[in-house]
Amino acid sequence: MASETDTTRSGSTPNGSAPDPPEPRKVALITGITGQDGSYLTEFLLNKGYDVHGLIRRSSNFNTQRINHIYIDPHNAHKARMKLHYADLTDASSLRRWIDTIAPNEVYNLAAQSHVAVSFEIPDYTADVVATGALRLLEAVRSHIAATGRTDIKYYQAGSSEMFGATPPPQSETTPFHPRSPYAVSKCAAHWYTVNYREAYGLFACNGILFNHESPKRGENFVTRKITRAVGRIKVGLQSKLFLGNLQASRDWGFAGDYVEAMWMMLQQEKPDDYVVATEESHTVEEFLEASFGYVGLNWRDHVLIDKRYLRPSEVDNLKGDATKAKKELGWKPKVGFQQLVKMMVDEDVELAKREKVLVDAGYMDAQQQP
Ligand code: NDP
Ligand code: GDR
Repeated sequence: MASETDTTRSGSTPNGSAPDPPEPRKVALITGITGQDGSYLTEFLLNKGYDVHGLIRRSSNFNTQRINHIYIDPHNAHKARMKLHYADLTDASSLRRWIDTIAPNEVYNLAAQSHVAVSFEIPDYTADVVATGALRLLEAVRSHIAATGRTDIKYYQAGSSEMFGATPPPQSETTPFHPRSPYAVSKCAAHWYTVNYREAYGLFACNGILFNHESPKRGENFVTRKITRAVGRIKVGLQSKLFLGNLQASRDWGFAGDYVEAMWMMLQQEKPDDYVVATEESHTVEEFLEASFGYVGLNWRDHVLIDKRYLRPSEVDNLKGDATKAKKELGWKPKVGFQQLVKMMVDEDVELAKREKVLVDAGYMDAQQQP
């Protein structure tokens, strides 16, 4: 029941004057909303009271599995605060149209062909989406500002620790880039486009230089999820071997849910800037194997085989971030550590494998189907 001082319900303030109209909700536009980070960022922004618009690309199968749990049919206009629209980072006209139509306060450019090894196979396409795609989106924002005179629009670019590549750790905002893949070179271009639009046009544009971040929603062909999926399937007897590439590479692995908060924090600052986001702790792929197989009582050496197909033409050996600036200026820090991350992912993937086993035993799924 509303109390007498509940101004949001009574319609007037205690001194009798009309209440202030409610603040209009902030509007965010996210590219890559169907990806790992897109799903966590959408949850985060909806909880902050934002309206969220996501750009999705057409695919022959539905590609919205990671956000289905927060999707509300748009016919339910009062409740549906996440809306999806077709667009593609390779299609400038679609980006311009949605920026002009939605007129967002914050634009998060998360879309990418984000697999490093695949970028060696499809380099042109990777550059088109990752590098030129970012440029197209920046241009759409710039022309929207030029046409409307708006000053309240902010842009986030999903940069990557892969840009540091061969430069030894610890890597911070002042560390030189030495990219080692078509993906990483493209991310460097997107980084500098973003800096250039900030300097040339005064755009509020930030680069987040994020180190690897994982979760149970991680794509199944990235090494952490590939491992935890295998752990689950081996544990329930659906798989016995796991083929991997370089086990000596070291990565600074954090939890994706923590990292999307840093993205948002960057856009709440007085001035736009670039920030490294990392746990400042690095582990080899082999250490990830030890931790994840060991957690369920298995020995990874009994199951893992090396397949040279998973070695990259040029590798990034060692990434470990220095996130001093983000900690000091944004007040950000990671909440989930390495062991906790491993447990979270293994727990979810053991449960998933148990459900798969039920389908296999009932004859609805082939046991050989593997990620
Ligand atoms: P994912 O691969 O999980 O998601 C990528 C998203 O981009 C998906 O929604 C995908 O759509 C979309 N996408 C791909 N190509 C296009 C295109 N041509 N047009 C429109 N959308 C497209 O990546 P993450 O969520 O892990 O990463 C988010 C961003 O952060 C990426 O830019 C990535 O490069 C970068 N990054 C990620 C890090 C990490 O450790 N996760 C670390 C540093 C940077 P669909 O679902 O249809 O495939
Ligand atoms: P990365 O992530 O290349 O760091 O890019 P990935 O998980 O693909 O590789 C990490 C390391 O593991 C080694 N590795 C294998 N990798 C894969 N995918 N599959 C294997 O079988 C395998 N065996 C060993 C790799 O050689 C590498 O050294 C991720 C992506 O999310 C990027 O988009 C993001 O920008 C960076 O993280 C930061």
